[in-house]
Amino acid sequence: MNRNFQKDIDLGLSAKNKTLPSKYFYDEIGDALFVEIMNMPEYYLTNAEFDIFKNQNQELIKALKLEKNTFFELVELGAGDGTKTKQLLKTLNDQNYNFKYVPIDISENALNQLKKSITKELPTVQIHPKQGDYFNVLSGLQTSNHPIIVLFLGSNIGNLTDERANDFIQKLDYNLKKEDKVLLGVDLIKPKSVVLPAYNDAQGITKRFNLNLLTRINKELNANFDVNTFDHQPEYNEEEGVARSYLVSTKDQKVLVKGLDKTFTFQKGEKIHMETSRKYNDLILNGILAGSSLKIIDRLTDSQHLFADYILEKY
Ligand code: AVJ
Repeated sequence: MNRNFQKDIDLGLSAKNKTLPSKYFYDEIGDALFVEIMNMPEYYLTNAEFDIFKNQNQELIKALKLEKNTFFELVELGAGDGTKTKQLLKTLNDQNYNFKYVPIDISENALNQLKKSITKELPTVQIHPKQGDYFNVLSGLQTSNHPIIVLFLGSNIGNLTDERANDFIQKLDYNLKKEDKVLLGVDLIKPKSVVLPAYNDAQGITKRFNLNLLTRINKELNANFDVNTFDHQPEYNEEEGVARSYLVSTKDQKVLVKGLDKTFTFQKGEKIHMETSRKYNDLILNGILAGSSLKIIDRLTDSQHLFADYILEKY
């Protein structure tokens, strides 16, 4: 993990167009900031998907073709704090479905908190957390012959470029068997006036979320980033349906990263690409599914049609 971190940070800061992987946002401070983001008025994604899980969980169960007498495994990639999933778990549990819940997250900290809260709120739900990177845990999926439902919510897939998302889908597809399902939550393409504020909130929480990765590099790789010399700059390209966040150096400066034994030079106005957040429609999603045997069989949206949970089935 630490080795990968070191290598990825080096690669990103050494690139002609500097970039840092957004998956490293989620240390303990990053997890807490992300919880704050989900509670911000501008960040409509979480409320919209929560609306689906709260008000349409019976429709979700039906769309997933779940059966009460067949044991299944609910595997959640990037489970986070599990607020949405708990709505579904509660209904499944109340209605005597026979299943186990396997939340997977890159953050050990988030998983520990989730396990605690599930054990407390839903003591009869079987929970088996696993720590890891999505790409790496996929190969461990198919160890049994019962049905698997993969939950990949919150538009987490949107952090991947379309090419990487397609790779991910191929790998997921390869590790599933016929009739397994994927519940894929994605943010829908919509006007800039709605999307941009979600990444540029009035309180500056998203800015702190981005800057926290520089602080993490300071701590873990013994660097000397001065976070006060970087501005937060989110952009949204409406035709493409892609939001991108950048940190912009406000002056010419050098940053020493002792853990890499390197100095990086920043020009005034130079950007570090921090995150890509893709938005979707059927056409784009079908492009990402192309070449796999995962097909869209259903789609639920919130009352305002901001967000969609797609149900994919392996053929
Ligand atoms: C958790 C990846 C869906 O891209 O919208 C929120 C992360 N970044 N605000 C997103 C995030 C800035 C979020 N995802």
